[in-house]
Amino acid sequence: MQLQIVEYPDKRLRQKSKEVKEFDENLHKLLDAMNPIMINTNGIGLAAIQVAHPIRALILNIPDEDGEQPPENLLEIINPVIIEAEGETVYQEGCLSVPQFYEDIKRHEKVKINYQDRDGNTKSLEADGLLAIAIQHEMDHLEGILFIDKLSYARRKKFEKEYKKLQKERKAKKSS
Ligand code: QAP
Ligand code: CO
Repeated sequence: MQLQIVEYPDKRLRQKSKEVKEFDENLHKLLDAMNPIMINTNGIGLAAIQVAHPIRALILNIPDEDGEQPPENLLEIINPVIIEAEGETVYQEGCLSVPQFYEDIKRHEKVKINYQDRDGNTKSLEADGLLAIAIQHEMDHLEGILFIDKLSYARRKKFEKEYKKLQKERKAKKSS
């Protein structure tokens, strides 16, 4: 399966992802193809909509103390629902769909979710730290929301300006 990361301002990132109802080979193939893309692009989280599949599926692999992301730490989360959230935390976020831009974003410090695994089994997970932040970031993608949507008006303006400039530079590089 050939997958490519969809980048802002592509409108496909604004779709609302559909519930997964069939936990079949198609789903497994998609999840299997998402993992190497995330790892090879230095990602820690990736939602299916970011590779042009608007379904409620996401993967996460939070680096350990040594910065490693062993395959056994991979989390595959289907149809997640936040059932508890508490506290507040700020973290400098980035996104594979918004390359080379990072900004402080406020999230809940802890979340508890219910979700399904790749075989449709119901699971529950309590998260804090970077995992809790990543879950909230990836779940926003399922609603068509990007972290840049959470910036103040002034910071969003600054982003649009910087991002346009960056895109021009990247285009120039590609054609040279
Ligand atoms: C979402 O983000 C996230 O700009 C996952 O050039 C972010 O994996 C969760 C990345 C922060 C929690 C905290 C971004 C890679 C990766 C870039 C990512 C880039 C290369 C972002
Ligand atoms: Co993202």
